[in-house]
Amino acid sequence: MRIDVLTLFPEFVQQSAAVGVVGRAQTRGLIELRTWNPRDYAQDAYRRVDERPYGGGPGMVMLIEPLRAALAAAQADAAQPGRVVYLSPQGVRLQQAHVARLARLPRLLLLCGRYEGVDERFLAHEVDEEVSLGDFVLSGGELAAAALIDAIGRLQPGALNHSESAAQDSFANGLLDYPHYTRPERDALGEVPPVLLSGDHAAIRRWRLKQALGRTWLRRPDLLEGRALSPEERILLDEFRREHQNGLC
Ligand code: 9WO
Repeated sequence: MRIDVLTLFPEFVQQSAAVGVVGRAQTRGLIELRTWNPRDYAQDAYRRVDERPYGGGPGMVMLIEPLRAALAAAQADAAQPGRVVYLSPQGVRLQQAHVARLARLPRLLLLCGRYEGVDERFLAHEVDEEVSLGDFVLSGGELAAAALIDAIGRLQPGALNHSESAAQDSFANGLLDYPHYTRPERDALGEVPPVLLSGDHAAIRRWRLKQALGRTWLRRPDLLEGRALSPEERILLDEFRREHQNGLC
C-alpha cells in the first residue's frame, strides 16, 4: 500500500513510522510512505504556507495554493490517484472497522493541518473524508496521521508475525481485550488465575471470552449495544454479571 502525507513536519511523520511493526512493514515493502511538504510548493519568496483568517480572530489558516500544488505533485507521483483523508476533530470518529477498510485501499493520502486549520474551500474540493481519532485537540494533524499509519500498517498482509496476529486484536471481535498474565505465578501483587495454568485449552478460551465480555459490559457497554451475542456468549456474560454482583470480580 502506498501512503502519501502532506505535512509541514515530514521528518516527524517518517520517524514515527520507522520503528516497530510499521517500520518492518516498510522494509518488507508492504507499505511505501512518502511525505510532501507544502512549504516546498509555496510561491512567494518567504515560502508562506499560512495567512491570517478573514473575519479576524486568533491564529493562522493554511493557504490553498501550496496545498493544492503539493497534493497535485503527490497524486501525479503514482499510477492511480488515491483517497484524500484530512485528520481533524471535526471528522468522523475512527473505529477499527474503518481502519480495516482504509487498509485495503491501494493508496491513501493524508493531509495534516497546522495552526487553526486549512482553508475550507480546499477541504470541500480536495478532501474525500475527514477523520477524527477522538474528541480532543492536538497542535497539528501529524500525531493523528502517525497513529492512523500505524493502525493501517499493522493490518497489511504479512506485517504481523503469527504470534502478533490481528485476528487476536481487541476489537477484531467487537469486544475489549481479556486480561494478560506472565511470570511469576505468585507475586506480592497477586496470583495468576488458576485456569490459565490448567492446560485446559477449552476452559482457557471460555475464561478469556468471559473476561472480554465482562470488561466490555463494565467499561464500554455501548460496544455491546451494537453487537449480537451467541448463546455461549450470553451464558458467559450472565455468569460474569452474577459473579460481579456477588463481589467475586
Ligand atoms: C486550534 C485553534 C486555536 C485557536 C482557535 C481555534 C482553534 N482551532 C484549532 C484547531 O482545531 N487546530 C487544528 C489542529 C487544525 C487541524 C489540525 N489540528 C488538529 C488535528 N488538532 N487535533 C487534530 C486531531 C486529528 C484527529 N483526531 C483528533 C485530533
